[in-house]
Amino acid sequence: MEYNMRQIEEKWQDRWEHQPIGLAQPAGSGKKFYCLDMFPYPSGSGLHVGHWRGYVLSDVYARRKWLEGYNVLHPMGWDAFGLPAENDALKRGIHPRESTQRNIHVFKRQLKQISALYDWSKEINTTDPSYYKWTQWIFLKMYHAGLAYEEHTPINWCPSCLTGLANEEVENGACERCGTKVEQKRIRQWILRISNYADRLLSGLEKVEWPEKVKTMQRNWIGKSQGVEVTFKIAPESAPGSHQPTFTTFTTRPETIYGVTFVVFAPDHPLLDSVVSQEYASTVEQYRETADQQGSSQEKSGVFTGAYAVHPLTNERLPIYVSNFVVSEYGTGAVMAVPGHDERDHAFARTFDLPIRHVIQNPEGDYLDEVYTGDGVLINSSIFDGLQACSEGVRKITQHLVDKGVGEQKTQYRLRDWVFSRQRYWGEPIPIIHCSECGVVPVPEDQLPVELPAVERYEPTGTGESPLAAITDWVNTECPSCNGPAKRETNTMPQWAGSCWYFLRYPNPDLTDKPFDYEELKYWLPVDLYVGGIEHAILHLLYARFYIKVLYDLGFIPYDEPFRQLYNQGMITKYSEKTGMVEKMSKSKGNVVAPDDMIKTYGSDALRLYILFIGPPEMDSEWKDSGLEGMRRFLQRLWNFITASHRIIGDDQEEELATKKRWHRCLKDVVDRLDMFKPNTAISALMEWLNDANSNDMQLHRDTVESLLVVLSTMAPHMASELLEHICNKQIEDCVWPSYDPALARQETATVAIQINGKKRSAIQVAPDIQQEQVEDLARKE
Ligand code: ANZ
Ligand code: ZN
Repeated sequence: MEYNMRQIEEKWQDRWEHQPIGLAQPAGSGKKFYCLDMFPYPSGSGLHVGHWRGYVLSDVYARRKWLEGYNVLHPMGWDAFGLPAENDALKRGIHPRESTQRNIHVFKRQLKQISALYDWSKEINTTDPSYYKWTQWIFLKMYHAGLAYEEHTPINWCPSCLTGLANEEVENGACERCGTKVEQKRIRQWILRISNYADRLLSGLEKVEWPEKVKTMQRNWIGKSQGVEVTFKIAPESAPGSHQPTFTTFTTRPETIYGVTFVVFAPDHPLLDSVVSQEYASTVEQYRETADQQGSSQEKSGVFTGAYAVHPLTNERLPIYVSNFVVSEYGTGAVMAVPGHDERDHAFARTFDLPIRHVIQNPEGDYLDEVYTGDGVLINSSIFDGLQACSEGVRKITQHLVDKGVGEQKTQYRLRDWVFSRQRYWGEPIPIIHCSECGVVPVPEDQLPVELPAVERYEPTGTGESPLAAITDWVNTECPSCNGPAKRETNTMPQWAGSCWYFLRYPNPDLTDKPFDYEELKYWLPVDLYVGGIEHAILHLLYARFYIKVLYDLGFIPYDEPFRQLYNQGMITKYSEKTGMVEKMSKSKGNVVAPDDMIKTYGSDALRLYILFIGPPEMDSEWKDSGLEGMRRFLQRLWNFITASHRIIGDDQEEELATKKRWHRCLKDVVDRLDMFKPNTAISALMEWLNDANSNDMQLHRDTVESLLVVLSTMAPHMASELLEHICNKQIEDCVWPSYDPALARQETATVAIQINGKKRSAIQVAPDIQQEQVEDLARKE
């Protein structure tokens, strides 16, 4: 029998296309396994082998659970709204609706070559009106719950993409998409109150099995800080009139209170106008204007206001500065500056020649004007001198501030509310109507979906208005409340909206009277395994968790944490001719390997195996064609071995004990390693087994071959199915995952290294369950 790779793979792909296997059974059919891939945005460049990594990985686990008798849901769909799709369409001059359609077609063909166990009957597309109807419905539920609000606010604006961006979409002051420096622009926005959920987004992380790294990234993003709000008075000379205004600062270091030598306001601090002295008014005004354009920055820019505050404990006069290093939306928008112990305050004090006062003793010794950020005993701190700053110092000074009525313990979050509107065409229209009589009127549910109008021109306007604003017969509508003339909201939702809840829709993608079904979700949720790239560690995962918590609170779903286990696959990297470096595989780097070519030469099975074998799945791994060739040769050797005419013994014959043991040990290794998410070493176990089996020319019972092929089917499903059919006369859907006999699987011997005075002297072979004394006895005899 010859291994005709191409013919075999075509045969099985065709069979599975017409008689799909692994389809999800109705909810309630036994134990379930919900295996989810982060659904792709169907870009114009198609899949490359890097994309295969997550899809093959999740498929190994979906197939294994399926063979173990689980009711598996392993769906696929398209995250097709958003900026990338629209920018791409603009570049090519093809309407995004059309290019999306085309790209999906290509993606689907390519995905089918993986032969993953996808249930295509569950396919969803976020740009389908029957889907985004429900994305809009969820928005309305949030609106009615007071979680969506409208605001004129300065937001991050990308002057190249011509749209507002969420904080999460800005990286080092630049647009995450195109790298252009982000500006601040004051426009009308829809905003979601994600900050209400800050604490639960934190505590929920305790319930899930996620990589620690991702949890840490989310925790840092939410940024919970415990500290004290300290109240300061404006000095009498800066506050004419009888009443003396106060303001508060948020500090996480109350123990440094005696080191405060000045105060800094954010440029739009509400007290600024009333306290700034005449002499400085125009400088402050000028500074504010430039600051507004620059947005927040780390630069040590700022100006004196001419005004003074009063230290709440010492009554010292403290000059008030204004600087955009103080973020207006964080804390109270004002900072008590401690240049002796804070880097930024220190740099600022140096620039403006402000006094630096140390209140924590550096145990290393003297440091004059240097900044010291560590712990030590308090000095220059009145009655608190001598206390350990970061423990007793914090406690006692906080208590003192509270007792004097100038301090209050506070918790702050870095997480801001989510700017949810985009001034672009290719997104879900926000289902709101503006009426001059009634104000903001939500679109009644029975009028959903608000369909995106089909238009010729959809270029961004750059005025802060969506291109939809120009489509008058769409914009002009009737007020659902008073029937008077009204206008539609023209902003669209950000690209994340559809992906926040798509996994709730998969179990029943065709529901027409509701987005998802509570009872069904009680069975299918939470997602058991979610596989995708680390680049989604913050944005998508945080937004989706927020949506799920809201829907849970509103009683629509039974769980408030959607993804039980998360796995982030590493990147596939490749040597780039262009730069001479090993880089992330991507079209822009010009180092892409297209799966179509590889499949033609080596086959889908070999590619799947190689993608699994290339390295620990969470690590970045470098692509080499030679590695793929190695996998093809392994499959060929395996084929030759199994199909050898004398290989299979009669059904009534017993395998040799050594042969039996060798297989059970291999099976145990495969299972253990898959359990530890190390499919690469599971493949090594199979390779080692094949070497031993070959060199001992082992003869196998048909049941052993079946076990082997069932295991292999999770990684190389085509070849495994072909051999199962021929040799075992079985179909994979009639097989079950094999179990090993622990007694047979036991290691015959273990290697023990003998060390004398820390140096390795020799090694001995012992039984794995041997006692310590026996080992020592043996070692002495060596
Ligand atoms: C005095 C102090 C002394 C501070 C010291 C730090 C070190 P996190 O951890 O991020 O919460 N801060 C407060 N509000 C701010 C704002 N709106 N913009 C910029 N900085 C602000 O940091 C809290 C600390 O950052 C606060 O504690 C405050 O400076 C500053 F040795 O107060 B600290
Ligand atoms: Zn009205």
